[in-house]
Amino acid sequence: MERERLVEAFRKGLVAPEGLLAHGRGEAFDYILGEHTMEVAEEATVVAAAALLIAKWPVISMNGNATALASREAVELSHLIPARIEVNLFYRSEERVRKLVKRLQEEGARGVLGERPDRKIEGLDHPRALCCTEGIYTADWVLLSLEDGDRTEALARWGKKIVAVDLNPLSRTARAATVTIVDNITRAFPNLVKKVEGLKEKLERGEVTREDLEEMVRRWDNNEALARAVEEIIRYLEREVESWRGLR
Ligand code: PTJ
Repeated sequence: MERERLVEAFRKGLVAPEGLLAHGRGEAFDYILGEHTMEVAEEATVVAAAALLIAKWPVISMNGNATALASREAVELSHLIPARIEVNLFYRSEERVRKLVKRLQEEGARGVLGERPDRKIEGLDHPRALCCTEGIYTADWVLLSLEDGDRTEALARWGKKIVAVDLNPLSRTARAATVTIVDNITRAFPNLVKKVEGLKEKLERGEVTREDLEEMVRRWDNNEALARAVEEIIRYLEREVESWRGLR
């Protein structure tokens, strides 16, 4: 179903041809981690929810693949947190930006940014550098999904704090982010919606404070989390091998 959604979105001009290749890479990682949300990804999602809730200027960056696979949840998140959405493309074309903004608006998004970029991400070449004053330029926290490593590294060097959704725990995006959710965006975004809702309710009932959330984010060790993700993958593969040998 995911593949069909991407191909259809590609045919409609929402997804870049490179996006289909990127999806294949993601699928390969999803297979070797067992196509489920790993324990460490679950924990990262709670910390990501906390980070987005305490952020002063949270921005959800959406590209072709992310919009094809999780536009509804992105819009839900933008209302819940609340956060701005910016369509920000690696393989930028004005027509694709327009189509993606329209798709997000159809899902109920308001004030989607991206059609009139007026700033540049430091340390990147035009047009990969383009961004909006009201969006990524001012953001303290940016939620990125399936992002190119050069751009994530440039954003991190620029001082942005980053929540990244990436199935590859070895990618430069995974390593440059502040909180990496090693999970499929089709599981990570609905999960993030639930975690944001849960933490918001706890904040309202006084069961947690903003300081608790800040502490949770401060304590998060992303390198350790990536190491745990790789270990979980190894354990999953070892269990598979054992089962073939009839050891399980
Ligand atoms: O729409 P654009 O122009 O912004 O282009 C989007 C792509 C994805 C083509 C662009 O950002 C790109 O080239 O990204 P990369 O460098 O291929 O990185 C994508 C990362 O996302 C890889 O590490 C993949 O393993 C991972 N990935 C692919 N599918 C999923 C995924 N992670 C989570 N969920 C997925 N479904």
